[in-house]
Amino acid sequence: MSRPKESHLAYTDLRDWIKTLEKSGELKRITFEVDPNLEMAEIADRTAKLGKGTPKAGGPALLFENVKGHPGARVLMNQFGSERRMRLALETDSLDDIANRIRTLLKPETPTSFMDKLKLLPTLAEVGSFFPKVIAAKDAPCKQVIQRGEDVNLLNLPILKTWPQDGGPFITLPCVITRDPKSGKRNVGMYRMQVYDRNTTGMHWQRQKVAAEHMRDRLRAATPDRTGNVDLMALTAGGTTAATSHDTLGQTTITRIREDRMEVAVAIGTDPATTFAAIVPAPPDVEEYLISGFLRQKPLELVKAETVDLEVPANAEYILEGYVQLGELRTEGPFGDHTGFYTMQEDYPVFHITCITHRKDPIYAATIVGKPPMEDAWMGKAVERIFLPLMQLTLPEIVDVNLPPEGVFHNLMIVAIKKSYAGHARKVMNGIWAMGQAMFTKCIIVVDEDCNVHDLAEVTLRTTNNIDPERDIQFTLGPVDSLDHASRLPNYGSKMGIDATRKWAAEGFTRPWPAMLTMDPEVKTRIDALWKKLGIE
Ligand SMILES: Cc1cc2nc3c(=O)[nH]c(=O)nc-3n(C[C@H](O)[C@H](O)[C@H](O)COP(=O)(O)O)c2cc1C
Ligand SMILES: [Mn+2]
Repeated sequence: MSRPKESHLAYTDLRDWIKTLEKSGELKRITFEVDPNLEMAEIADRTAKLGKGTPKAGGPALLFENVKGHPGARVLMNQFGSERRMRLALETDSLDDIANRIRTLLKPETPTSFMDKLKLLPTLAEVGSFFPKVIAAKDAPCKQVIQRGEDVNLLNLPILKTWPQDGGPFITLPCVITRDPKSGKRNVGMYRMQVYDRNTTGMHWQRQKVAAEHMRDRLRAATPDRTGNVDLMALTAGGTTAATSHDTLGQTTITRIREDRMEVAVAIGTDPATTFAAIVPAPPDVEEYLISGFLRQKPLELVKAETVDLEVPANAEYILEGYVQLGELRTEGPFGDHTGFYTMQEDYPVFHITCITHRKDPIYAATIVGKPPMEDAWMGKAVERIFLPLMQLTLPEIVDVNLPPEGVFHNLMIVAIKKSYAGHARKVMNGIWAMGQAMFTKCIIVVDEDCNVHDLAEVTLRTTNNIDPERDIQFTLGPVDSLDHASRLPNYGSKMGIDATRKWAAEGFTRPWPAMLTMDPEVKTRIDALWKKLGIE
């Protein structure tokens, strides 16, 4: 299934990846004419749900070659849409292998002898080889065609509308690149973009995401006298009305801030590791370009953008360059989202495109989100596996974690722990709510280490048997995902932790706790020998 590891044949670009998909029998070319307006979405949705619940779940990747209204265009969908394809994308036989590579990096054995130190050298050299390298513009395929000014026209791209009540077409698989104004580091995040017209889109970075923080940092820099209490969204929302509530800033400052521009570039259709790196909830200081290099085990090639001070993946199919003006927000949505519901209209920043560069005969990459399981279920599962060692670094008592796709990643996390002291399950809940994007987790269920968190039947049995609800459910308040439509306020609400572990006397539980049922092993062996002969099965 995966490529031979020793050869490190990282995918150069989307085309290279498509070739491998085809060779592995994982690609279906669609030559019938299909409309990017809803039809492609319906086909991708049905494909994603093929074999639902079986080990073969998730149909093939789809290459649409006959796109209504866009002669010559090609659109790739469902590239990550199964467990086996996710492994192929990251060139591994098992996602746990990637987790193990991270473990080795995090915990190199303390070298005691000279020989041990020597043994560490390859690991260090390996890390060095992950850093991206910048190549010359003339060698960068993403610059084969360069369009500026009047030539910039997003409407020429086969951008999909995915659900009937969507506010318009959306770019659904964009790698959005911004620079931290303080450290100079580049961030790559996947934030959907609603197409407003030929050169403007929405920029749906939620307020807790890294690019939103880059934007706030620019605002902070512009208002050094106001160190705290800077909410850009509030400053810009509602135009002058909101500005008057920040009247201590002075109108001149407000105008200046509003006219400040933040440069942004967007790559569409990259090699799979880079697209995947854009969704990884990495610590803000770790560049996704490095994560991509780590996953590919080969440096990612970057090139200077044409009109902004950012480096972009040189082998991307499309690069959009432009800026977000700090003072500008615009209604975004509705959008049929991965919660299975529409996210309603809300104000978000606006991306103005000044330049589009692309390859000759570019291939557009897209996904559809909706009721799970969808393609993003498999991306989320990969994140779950790969992040387990990082969670264990802070919470070593965690044995395993399951984010069921129907829990849409921020609604439900099931955690098995090695319980060692009174209140341990609650400590773990609080630790998770304090950990990066896991802060959004609406419900956490904590079970003992002997429970298989991936067996939802077992989890249900344990949880409902093991709790006295009033005693074992813990509520807390904090930031919630912007997509949560039930929270008391947008972006702020309550979360719930369920302590489904066995209760201890040290926790005030003085009744005897019964053992769970298991058969005597000797009896099992005897019946094993007899079973076939009985002819029951
Ligand atoms: C298909 C897809 C679409 C996404 N759309 C958005 C989005 O519109 N806004 C957002 O804030 N996060 C979105 N995300 C989640 C972010 O990509 C994810 O939180 C990522 O870690 C953000 O990167 P950052 O930590 O560098 O900000 C999406 C993820 C996927 C897989
Ligand atoms: Mn990031």
